[in-house]
Order: sequence, then structure tokens, then C-alpha cells
Amino acid sequence: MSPAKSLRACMAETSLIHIMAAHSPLSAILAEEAGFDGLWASGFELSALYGLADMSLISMTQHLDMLRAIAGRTRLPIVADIDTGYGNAINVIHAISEYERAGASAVVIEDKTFPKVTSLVAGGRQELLRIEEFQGKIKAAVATRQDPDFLVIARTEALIADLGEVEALHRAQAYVDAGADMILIHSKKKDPSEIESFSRAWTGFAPLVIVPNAYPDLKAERVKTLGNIRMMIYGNYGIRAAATAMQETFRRIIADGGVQNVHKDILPVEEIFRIQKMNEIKAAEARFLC
Ligand code: SPV
Ligand code: MG
Repeated sequence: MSPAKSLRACMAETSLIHIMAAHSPLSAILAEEAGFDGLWASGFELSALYGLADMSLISMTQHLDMLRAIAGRTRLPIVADIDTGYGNAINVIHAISEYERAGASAVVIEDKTFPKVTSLVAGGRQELLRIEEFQGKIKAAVATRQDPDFLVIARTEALIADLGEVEALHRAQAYVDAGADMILIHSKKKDPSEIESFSRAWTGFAPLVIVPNAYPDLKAERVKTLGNIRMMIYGNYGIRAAATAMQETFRRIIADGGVQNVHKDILPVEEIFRIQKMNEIKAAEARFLC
């Protein structure tokens, strides 16, 4: 079964699927071992990995290279965050064929102008595309995919741009009319009221995707009672968790004047060997090296 087919099958079986952000093959392996249903090739996480803001600064090639590396180390389906699709509908045609070939099972395209401004920053200059122009990008994505199971997810940033629920619903319906399989509705509010209200008001045919980065108190059990929401993406938790651990460990090493204390609190190197599949290397050595 292709990863795209298994992603659709997983959604058909389960009322809500859980997708973890990955910025590297290592984070993808750990997400798979933890039990997530899929991976989010997050633009925010990869930008942060490069020490850059999530403002269309990393290139499609950089994102594709990491996605390929991730796809080579996990069986989980990958939902690719392609931001605005790197330009207009023509750029989207190119992007979809590249991402599909690289091993993505789905893409999320957002209705902002290029270059984008990261969604959660206070006072961000959020500019949205004309609805017709974004519909053209969705149509281009749908017409380009080779695998009919490959999901085209349209993301509206209407709430992020403070345009209100009526505009968000209107845009979401327009994107479904253009062929989107799902709608990602994003909110920067610190509580889930906007998302809860939108999901109750949504009568469109396509299921919803949410990214509870700004409103962490919305639990999966509650999401299931709202109806319509079928996918939860944990959009920046991988890089934040990694940065938390590195920050704390690095500071302690400086403060302690050595690694004599921290070594007990971090993974032993044998655990990294396990993740690297050193046992397979050992077996290959025994078999092939003379
Ligand atoms: C990402 O993870 O890149 C996202 C989610 O798009 S957010 O950064 O919250 O916009
Ligand atoms: Mg993003």
C-alpha cells in the first residue's frame, strides 16, 4: 500500500489522526517509535533548524532534500508543508510533482502571498491572495498529482489575518469547490474558541485539519466531540522539545565545568546506536567484510 493510501485508510479507520512535526530523519524516527500516525514536514521547524525565521527564506530544494531524507528513514506518511506553493499556480504544478516524487503523501498549501510571514508572530503582516487566484493553485495541485490518494489540503489564514469567521468559512468553501480534499484552519488565539466555533459552523464536504500550536489546551478528546476535525498536526513541538533539551544541557555543561552531571540525564550513546541500526551494520560487517 502506498503511504498516501495508508494515510487515507488511517483516516477512514480512526476518527482523529495525530501528525507530529519532523525537522530531520532522527525526529521522524522518534515520532514513529512514539506511535504517531504520520509526519508534518514543517516549514517552521526546518527554518528554525537553519536558525532562520519562517518567512519563505528556506528554498524548496532545502525542504525537499530534508523530506527525502525523512522518507528514507520512516514508513510513516508525510504531510508536506509547502507554504504558499513557492509562487503562483505554475510554481505549484512544479512543486506538486517534486513533492510527490520525493515521497510526500499530502501537501498543505496556504492562501497567503509569497513571501509569507510566519503565522503566530505578534503583529505579523498577513496578506491573503485573491480567492480566485488561490483556487487556481488548488486546481493546479489537484490536476498535477499522479496518485489519486495524494491529499491536497488547502489552508486558510483568514483567522490569522483577522478577517473573521465569515471570511474563513467563505474561503474554505471556495477551496473545496476548487477540489481541496481537506481544509486546514489555523488560529493564533491563545484559546481554542475560534477553532471550536469554526468547526461547528463548517458544513462543507471536506474534513478539517488543525494545528494547536497557539492553543495547547485543546485536547484530542475534546476535538473528537467537535465533529469535522479529522487531523491534528503538532506543528512546532519537535523543534521546541529539541531546543529545550539542548539549551538546558549546554547551559549545565558550562555551569558544571564538564559533562560529569549531564551525562546521566541524556540518552546513552547505545540508544543512538540503536536508532542508527548499528546491529544491522555489525551483521553486514560479519557477512561481507573479510
Ligand atoms: C509549521 O509548522 O510550519 C506551520 C504551523 O505551518 S505554524 O508555524 O504554527 O504556522
Ligand atoms: Mg508552516
